[in-house]
Amino acid sequence: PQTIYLSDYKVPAYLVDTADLRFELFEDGARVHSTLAFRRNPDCQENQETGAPLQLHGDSLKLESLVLNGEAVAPSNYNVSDELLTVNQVPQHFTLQVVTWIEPQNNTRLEGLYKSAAMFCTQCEAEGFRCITYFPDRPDVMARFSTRIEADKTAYPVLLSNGNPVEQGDLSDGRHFVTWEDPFPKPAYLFALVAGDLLEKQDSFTTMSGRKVDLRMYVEPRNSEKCEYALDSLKRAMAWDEQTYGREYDLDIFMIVAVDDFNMGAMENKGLNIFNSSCVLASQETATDMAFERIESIVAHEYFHNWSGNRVTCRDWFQLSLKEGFTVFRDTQFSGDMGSATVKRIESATVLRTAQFAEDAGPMAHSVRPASYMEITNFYTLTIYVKGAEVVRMIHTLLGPDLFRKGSDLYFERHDGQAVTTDDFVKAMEDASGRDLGQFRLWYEQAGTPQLAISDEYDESAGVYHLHVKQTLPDTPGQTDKQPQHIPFALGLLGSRGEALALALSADELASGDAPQERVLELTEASHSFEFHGLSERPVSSLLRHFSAPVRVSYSWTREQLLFLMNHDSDGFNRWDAGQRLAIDVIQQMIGAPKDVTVDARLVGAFRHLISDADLDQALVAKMLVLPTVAYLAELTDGADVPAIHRARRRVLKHLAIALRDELVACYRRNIDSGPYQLGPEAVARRSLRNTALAWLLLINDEEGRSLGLGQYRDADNMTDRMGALKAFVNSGYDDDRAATLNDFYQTFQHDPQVVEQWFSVQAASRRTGQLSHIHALLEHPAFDWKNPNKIRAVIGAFAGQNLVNFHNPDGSGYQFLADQVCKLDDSNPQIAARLVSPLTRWRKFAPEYSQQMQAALMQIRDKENLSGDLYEVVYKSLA
Ligand code: BAL
Ligand code: ZN
Repeated sequence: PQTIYLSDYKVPAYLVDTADLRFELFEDGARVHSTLAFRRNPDCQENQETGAPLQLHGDSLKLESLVLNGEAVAPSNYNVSDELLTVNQVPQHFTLQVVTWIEPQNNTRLEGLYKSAAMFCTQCEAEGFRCITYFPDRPDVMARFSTRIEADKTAYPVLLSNGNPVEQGDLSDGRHFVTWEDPFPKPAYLFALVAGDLLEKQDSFTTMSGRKVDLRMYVEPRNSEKCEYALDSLKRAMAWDEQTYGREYDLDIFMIVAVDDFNMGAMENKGLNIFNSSCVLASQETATDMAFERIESIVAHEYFHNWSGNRVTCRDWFQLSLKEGFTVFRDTQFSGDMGSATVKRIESATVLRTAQFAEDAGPMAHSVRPASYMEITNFYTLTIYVKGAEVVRMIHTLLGPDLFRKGSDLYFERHDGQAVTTDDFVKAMEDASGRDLGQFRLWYEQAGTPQLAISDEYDESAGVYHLHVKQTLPDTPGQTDKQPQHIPFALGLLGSRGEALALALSADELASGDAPQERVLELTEASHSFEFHGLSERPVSSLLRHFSAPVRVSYSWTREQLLFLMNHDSDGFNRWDAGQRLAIDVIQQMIGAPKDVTVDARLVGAFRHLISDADLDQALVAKMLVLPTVAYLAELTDGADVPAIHRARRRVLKHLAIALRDELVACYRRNIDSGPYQLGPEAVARRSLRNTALAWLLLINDEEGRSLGLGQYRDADNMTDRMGALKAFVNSGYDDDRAATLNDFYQTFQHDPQVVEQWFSVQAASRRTGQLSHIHALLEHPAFDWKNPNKIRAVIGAFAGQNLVNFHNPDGSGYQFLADQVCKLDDSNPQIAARLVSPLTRWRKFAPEYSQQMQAALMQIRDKENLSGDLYEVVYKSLA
């Protein structure tokens, strides 16, 4: 595979004004007739001068005919290779008619047009359109599309594409057609087509200018009762985008389709969003609270792309974070506004610190705007998405909400209908606010997680507190000697009674009496020292409040300080963070510790307080009770010994559960729901607390816990409770109950693929049921399907990504297993194979006895015959 460099970017030689497509869909293949109106790009100097050959991308296509301005192109005037169709000597303006034959029914890569069970559907981002027909498949070529779909009327009564339906009718042989027109020029990656026997759910939304938009959701008939939440989420998202960003929907119809076989979570095709079923279908009985939350945010995310992605799109794939980072920022804002902003912040920071920091410290580390790639599908990463969102969030913090809104208005207005760069985004923010974001741009260019080393001292005689911050940015592949970045650092100071102190940066500010109780300090140098005046005692610092930048902070907190912050910080995020840091400290102390070392009683006391005090914010408490995961603890450790970390964490957990046994039972009982099922934040927090209490009680084989759990499983009227009890039994020592609940669960839900996925993953992720023999059995289970990415993720992904203690079995069997499955998958779905291999790529992180075996597993993959380009890039970069 070739490396593609941002620095090689050239504007397209030819533009496409209109793309008129006609699809004939059959069981043994599909014929695609494409009529493209081309013209030379006036911005391409080279083409004006020399008249470049026309080059169109194509992949796995059979070319049936090629006609230029009504005349068949002579074979001597064109050339077809594996990747390109080249036509020589084309005029200034011309119409090209291309007919291709493709085989969607044999498309296991799930890129382009493929079949998921009985329906046809598409996935074109990033480069799937070229698997449908020849086209300049790059996001800066934007065309107006019309799409006529012809298919058997009985098997495919529903025929969908982008835009508005303009014509439909019957054809001979029991076939019919529908024609769609999309008035908005778009890149090919936003093209979509769906054909199937689908049930239609209708709703509507009236936009802020009074236009009525038809909302439609298409699902397989058995999913009829699982659409309401997605449609409600969509309406909330549409209203929110109007209120928060002034963005109104622009077509008469907005459609969502649920598809079982899908590589991604969802896709924002213009007017026709296609979703992985697991990210859109939900009912009280089948979806957990977490799943509902995920659906709301993904539905919103795809909808928000209509502006941040579709109306204004990316110039090239190096700019992917332009749309993804901004859109994730928008969807997290939305989720925060719909529920608790603090809880949402905790969730975002957890993903970032556990997984994105690991990516940033690993062999695939890349900047938010990468400088090169081999296979773009490998760059749909946490760095592009969540670090990209953090970068936008920092701009929001630096500018404040009003100037940020001015900036986003300017961005949308200035670039509507264009394909642009992250730099254009930052420029709009600069122009609207008058702020200089020159140094800030380094966030897009430099990879790696900045580290802030913080120290302080208090000068009692002067009443001045000194805070020193040193910034470093570690080397990453291909990048060394990096420059300091522009970091917003939110800070608060607490007095000994927990009160918020004024932050006066000078004696004058102190005298003015205007000093604020929280400041966003702007770090721009490698080191800074700040002075805070007028402090009669040594304060306790609340550092990096709200997680104001995606950085690591090191500071020598005492356990007393952490306990103090847990109880008193006015910033909910930092209360949670203090609890996490305390727990990390205690768990790390237990790694390899002799038996007589006991868990710090102060941690027990802190957790007792959290579990018992019903006046605390229960949603925050539910988060604070979750101990840092083994994955995060491993991320914090060089030369990690995962089984040792796991044992230490378990020791602490069990100690807490035994010491707080009575409080856990009381907490469980206090949080039993008496009324009907609800989905509000309070009810969600109650279920979360109850399920945490249950899990802890079953971890110590508590008999009362067991009977509460069996009752909960039996009587549950919702999946959160049912799954909470199932999970607790799966991880408990009650072997018979585990077997019985697992069996009952499968019998009850075997006809629902989304629930069966949950059943697979709860086993694959468990220390007890996730041993390799059991994982092999799951792969042999009749419900497992090698062609379905969700099943693959539910078993293989959950084992390697969540069941760390079994994956890192010292005998290396977990690594070998993953290597075998990745090689197998590479032949059918390389995109999924390249994603699944990721736990092995972190091999350097682990203790030598582990890392050597991980490296060997990677080498085995490297040596596979016919290694795909997707896997090649990940494996070679990891071994380099
Ligand atoms: N654009 C790919 C799916 C998503 O991020 O929305
Ligand atoms: Zn997206």
